[in-house]
Amino acid sequence: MIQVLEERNFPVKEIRLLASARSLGKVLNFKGKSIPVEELREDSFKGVDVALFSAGSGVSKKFGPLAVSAGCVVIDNSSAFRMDANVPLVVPEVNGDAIRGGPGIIANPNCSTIQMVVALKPIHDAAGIRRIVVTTFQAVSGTGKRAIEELRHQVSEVLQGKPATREVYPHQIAFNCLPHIGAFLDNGFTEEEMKMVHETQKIFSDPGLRVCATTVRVPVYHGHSESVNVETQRPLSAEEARELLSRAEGVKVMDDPLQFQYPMPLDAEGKDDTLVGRIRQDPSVENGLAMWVVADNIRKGAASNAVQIAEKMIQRNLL
Ligand code: 3JN
Repeated sequence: MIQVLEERNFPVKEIRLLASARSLGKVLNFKGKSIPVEELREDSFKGVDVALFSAGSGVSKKFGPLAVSAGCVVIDNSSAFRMDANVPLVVPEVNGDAIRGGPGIIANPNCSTIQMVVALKPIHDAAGIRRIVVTTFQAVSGTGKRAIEELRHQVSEVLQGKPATREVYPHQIAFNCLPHIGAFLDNGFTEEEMKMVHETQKIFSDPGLRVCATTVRVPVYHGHSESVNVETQRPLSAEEARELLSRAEGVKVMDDPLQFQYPMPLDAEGKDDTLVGRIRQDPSVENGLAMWVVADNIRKGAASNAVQIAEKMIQRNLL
């Protein structure tokens, strides 16, 4: 988030870095200045205009409302308030209109939802999406720093012929794929899968939209990939979809398979665009399209989307 604020030249008069007491003593750099990390406390938000939260839903539930009482706009990266009917769930290119002014919480969707709705918005507007079937290929950075270390360490162990040490994931992640992200629920889906269902319905304001998700962890450091199949109300050719996507905000079409052009996680790393390729007709249903969608899960899937929400508020004089 700090890097994105700096890169996008977000107008910051003063930045405060809040964390748990464990990080006290750390000093981070912002625009060439050393900023000491302060301990997050109940009275930390006095005089703050915007607070970007990314410390998990427990911290958000406790401190989000306190920040709002102090007059803050809270942009929250966790799932704590996403499904709250009074909280807008926002991807600026998709439903920026849902942003309201004044102190309050705005939720940042789950990383896998964000990149999918960015790619589907132009198709939804043109042809009305009825049903989505999605399978994700999610990078270990989505789990966090310890998972990145676990993959690095396991790759080295396996290459040396040693057994892989497991700490973060229930199975070896190096040279493997785990169809398991978040806890399993009674319906057989995982939390991550159901987040994609409910958040997509909320962002598209369509509680009847049918979504079936399978979320898979893959041995990639950065960048989530998704195989997405949609069924639309009205017919839309692959060419039309490609044309609409090539003009869509936040989307970059990379779709020239004969030239080996299709998006891969390594292409998305460090970028804010959602990359879309392999756009083709799905012949198994009446009005079907299939595509491949890739984005940097830490940037567009989290930090950049949060900062873009704040930018949108400035553009609209809401901040
Ligand atoms: O695993 C990923 O790639 C994304 C993980 C997201 C995540 C992990 C733990 C807790 C979330 C999220 O953003 O939905 C949460 C949460 O906030 O509940």
